[in-house]
Amino acid sequence: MKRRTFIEKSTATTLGALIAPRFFNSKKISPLKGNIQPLVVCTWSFDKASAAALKALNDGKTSLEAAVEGVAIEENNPYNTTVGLGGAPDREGTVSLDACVMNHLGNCGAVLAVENIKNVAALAQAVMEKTPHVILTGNGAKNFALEQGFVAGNLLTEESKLNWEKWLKTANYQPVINIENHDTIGMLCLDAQGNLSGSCTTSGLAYKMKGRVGDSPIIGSGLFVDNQVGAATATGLGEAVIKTVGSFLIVELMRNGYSPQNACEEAIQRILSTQEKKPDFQVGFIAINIAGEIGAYSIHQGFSYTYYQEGKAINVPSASVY
Ligand code: SD4
Repeated sequence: MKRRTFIEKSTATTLGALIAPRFFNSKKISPLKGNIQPLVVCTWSFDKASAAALKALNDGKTSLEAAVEGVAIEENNPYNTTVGLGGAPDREGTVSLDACVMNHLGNCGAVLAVENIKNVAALAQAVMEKTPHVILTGNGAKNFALEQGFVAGNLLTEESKLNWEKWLKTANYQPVINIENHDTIGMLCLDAQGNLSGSCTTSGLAYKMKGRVGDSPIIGSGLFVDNQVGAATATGLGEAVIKTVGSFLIVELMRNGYSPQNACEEAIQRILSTQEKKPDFQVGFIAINIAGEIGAYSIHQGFSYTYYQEGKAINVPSASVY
């Protein structure tokens, strides 16, 4: 073999091994055709949110509108301590919210560390649709929200305040697996036109440092959508998701022939590959592809996802490494 051919061949083999270590197959994903049944998939057991999204789809709204209306149910729910109103505050007692959206055209919007505005997924949609930018943060995002007619309010409920005051007694910051810190809602919607969109909204980790932002509003980490391939979203310790650009990784793996399930598993393995021992944090991913197949995987047991189709909400425990 000539030297050049040898180098080309061995480089191709090495790259192939690097890109597709475990589940690679070159099966092309066939998009759904004809009479497409709208589909909603979201993290955790948010059946009311997914029902609202499915209703929006059945009313003929776009997948983006459905994803934003769906998660608004949890943003408005004062008892969900990880999203919107009632979200756990940072260690200084301020609730600050993060969200992003992405649609079937690859357009996206995000807001980071926003105070006093509860419907931050809708605000991210407004950033996408009404500004020349993708991301607004802090006061800039809040001022833009007020200009757009969003109503400002106190997001710290009595219950969240009491819990924070209790936490202050020890002020011991430790992300807890599945409890306290993990109820972020990431939602993926497929509409009757076969178009995919997603949203992800959270108050982030309870008692985080002021100004801390996790993966949820970071396009590619907390959410990624590619209408030619599929979509993915994340929940759990955002720092671990950001370091591996988890949702983008999953979509790229699906582009390379992975099923949504195998892609989620590979993304979790990517996180674990940097850990010397069993991690004491949780990450969970969900994904769908344009054929309507769903995948989910987490580090620890306890994560679940909900899909809503044809009038039924089905909550499914995710498979996990531990
Ligand atoms: C974050 N990923 O801010 C979010 C937290 C989360 O359920 O998912 N909570 O890191």
